[in-house]
Amino acid sequence: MQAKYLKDYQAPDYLVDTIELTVELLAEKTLVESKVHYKKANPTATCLILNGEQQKVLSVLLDGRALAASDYLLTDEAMQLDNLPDSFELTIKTEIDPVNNTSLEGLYLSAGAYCTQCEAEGFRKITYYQDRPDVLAVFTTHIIADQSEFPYLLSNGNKVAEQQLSDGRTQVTWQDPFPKPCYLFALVAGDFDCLADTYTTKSGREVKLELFVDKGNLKRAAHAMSSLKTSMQWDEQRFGLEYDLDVYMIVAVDFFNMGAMENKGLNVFNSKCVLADQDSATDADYLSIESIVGHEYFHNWTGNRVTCRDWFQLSLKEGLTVFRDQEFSMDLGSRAVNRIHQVKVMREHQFAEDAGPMSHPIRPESVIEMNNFYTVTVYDKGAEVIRMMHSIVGEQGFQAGMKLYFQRHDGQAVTCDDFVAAMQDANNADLSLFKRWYSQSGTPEVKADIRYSNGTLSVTLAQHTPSTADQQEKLPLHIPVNVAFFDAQGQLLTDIAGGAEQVLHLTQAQQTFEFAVASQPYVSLLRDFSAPVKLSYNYSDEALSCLIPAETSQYTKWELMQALYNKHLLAKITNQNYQFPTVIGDTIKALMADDQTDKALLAEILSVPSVNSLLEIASGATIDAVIDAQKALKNMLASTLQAELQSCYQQNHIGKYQYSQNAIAQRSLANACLGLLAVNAKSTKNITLVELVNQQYQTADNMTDKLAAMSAASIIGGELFAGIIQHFDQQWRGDALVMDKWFAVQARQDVDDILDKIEQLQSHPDFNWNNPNRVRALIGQFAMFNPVQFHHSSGRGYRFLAQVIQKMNAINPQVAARMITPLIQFSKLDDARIQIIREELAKLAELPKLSKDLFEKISKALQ
Ligand code: BAL
Ligand code: ZN
Repeated sequence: MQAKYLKDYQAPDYLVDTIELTVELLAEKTLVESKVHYKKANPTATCLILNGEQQKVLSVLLDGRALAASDYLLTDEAMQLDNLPDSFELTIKTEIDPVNNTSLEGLYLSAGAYCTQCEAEGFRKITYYQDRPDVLAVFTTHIIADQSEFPYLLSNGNKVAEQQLSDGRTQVTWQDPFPKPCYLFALVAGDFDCLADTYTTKSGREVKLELFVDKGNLKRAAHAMSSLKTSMQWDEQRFGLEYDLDVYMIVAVDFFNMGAMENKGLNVFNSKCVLADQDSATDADYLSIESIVGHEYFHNWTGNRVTCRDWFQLSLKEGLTVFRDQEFSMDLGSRAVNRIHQVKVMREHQFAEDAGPMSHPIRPESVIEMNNFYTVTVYDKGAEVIRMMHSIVGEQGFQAGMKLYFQRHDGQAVTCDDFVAAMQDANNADLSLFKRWYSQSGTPEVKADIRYSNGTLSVTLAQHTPSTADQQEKLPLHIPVNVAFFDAQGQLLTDIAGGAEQVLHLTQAQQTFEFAVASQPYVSLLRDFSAPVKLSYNYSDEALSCLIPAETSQYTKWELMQALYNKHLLAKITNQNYQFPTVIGDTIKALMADDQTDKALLAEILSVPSVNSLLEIASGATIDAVIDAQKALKNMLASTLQAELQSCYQQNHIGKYQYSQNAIAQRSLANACLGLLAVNAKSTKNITLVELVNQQYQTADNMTDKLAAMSAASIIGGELFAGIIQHFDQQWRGDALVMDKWFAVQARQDVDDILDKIEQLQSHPDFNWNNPNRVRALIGQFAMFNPVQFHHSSGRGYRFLAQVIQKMNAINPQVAARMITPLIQFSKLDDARIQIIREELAKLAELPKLSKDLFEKISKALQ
């Protein structure tokens, strides 16, 4: 299986003006005709190669003349035509089988509705075409299907015709006036309930908004619709960007490989990312829906109007659009809590990707299977890179850069370099060194050394990026390090050159920044996580006790609390007899007692660092020591803070459900307290606390509190948990989206017979191997969020996951390849565990029909 390289990019030999697609939906024998007008773009080209897979070719016509099979070359992946004129029309008719398409790429059937997923390279499963993002064409789509079974026939753009055929079928025609790459093509056919609304753009155009959901689910569609309207308004206000078609449609489908897809004018969403109401969805679900609806909407400009030249440039649209959706959520909700969640993704997932076999820069240089590069690196580190640029040029400068980017490139397929050039030119800035972030992989480590002598404060910052699997040599990067200086009383210094809050631009391997100050200050470093790096600085407990209450950046309070946890967790990891100092509990008690403390922030502070994030920083430690230390910290907090937790719970566990930022914050705080109280209940067998958890489950009027109680009960276990699980099953069986929460809580439970339980759950009527949401809820949650059992020293967790991967390889390669992540990121584990994992990977590598997706990951892991 061959890799493709960024350095080998060549512009397409032929360009396309128009494509006219006719799709006759006939189950296993669906007919697709594509009529495409080609123009030769490369005078030296000798042939046209069209990508195409899993299709039966019925006919090929060149300018209306039928070609014989011997006139073109057909392989499993392509059609080649030679001796073509410079300009011609090619009509290809093929037969495809959406019913048995379990890969959920191309055209497939999802619970009775036809839908498509074409990014990155799914269009080649629909028709023969140049399936690459730099071929932009105007699409006209005719859909023919049975009227009663599929009353809604949808595609991109505007509906221009509809006609009843004599045989009970309907033909509908859609035209999208904006030239687009085929990965943005979409088609949906089904019977839905539709929530309709309108939005008037700032220039006064009325846009029809339509949200299609499974019949009976209309009551769960309102939040997504209001999120869409808020997104449209926000993009106008913050970025000056307006919607451009007359209609914007979202369709929620049950079978979907990812969260959602930004097809022009016709987004297709995983129903999990659309449906929500008080009874069935948590606050986290509501916020995630808002952010994903926003993300897909924001793509209309950053992705659709200006798209990627090639797939190596994926971060051009994804990093930028994640940055935009992050800012959207931060403008609407708590900036600090959103930032905490963003940083957790980096620390718990992206740093591990950098340290594993699939490490790659945000603009990868070689790819075997593009689906493997929809990663936390391209998306989330990509967004961090955009965020750094934003902090370097400022909000105004950034908006000027965006404006220039659209002026230059609207309607084009471009590169990350084009984006940086626009930022640079609009700001008269030099971003040439900064651009290394695009080509260099790995997590930079920044070591700080702070000294004070004779009125001079010296802050020395040294950077080093360890070698990664894909790149040995690393160069210094431009790293903006936000700092703030506080005096011993916790006041920001007023008399320091550059100001009490400033950015230190680290551009060399090591730099010292000197400041004249009258007495030794405390320095808060890497505030707001100003760069995606690992900071190493040994704060004293005194410094942290001063800085945590003093910090004016709410996010950074949390960051400093993490520093306090991590410092003592590392001590515990190296010495299991280590006793946690009282400063930890005292600091939290002070924050809990201070009514100025943001409740949502306090909830975050009460959750201790994850095993994954600790493994990243505890070099040489065994996972057993990490798990033990983390458990010990939780137990210490649960017992030391019991009284405070109980009273905080009582104050914040408000009875009646409301959906507001304050109510969400209160619920998150009460539920964080409940989680720790459950830890206490488990170890002390405190009946009152057990009853508290039960009480919350029984009386909760919303899913956030029900699920929090169910999770707390899973810690306590025994009859309490068994009873709740049974009750939930009775209440929600048949509502698979809600049952995912039920599968997940059980998969995360730290009990020795977990694998037997998971096996039993696979026979539950709501479990379905063909539905990625179910597989992720049960197996994915086990592998990602049950570290104790997944990493069991016998290796049974690894063997179990390997069996699942083998099964999923045959059903859905994309999902299989995503789920293998915890098995390939083994570099921080001990030799015995690595040995077992390698044996399992070696067996998978021998599978007779191993997908490209898995081949790429497994072969890199075994190198
Ligand atoms: N483009 C794939 C889905 C997303 O990132 O929006
Ligand atoms: Zn995206």
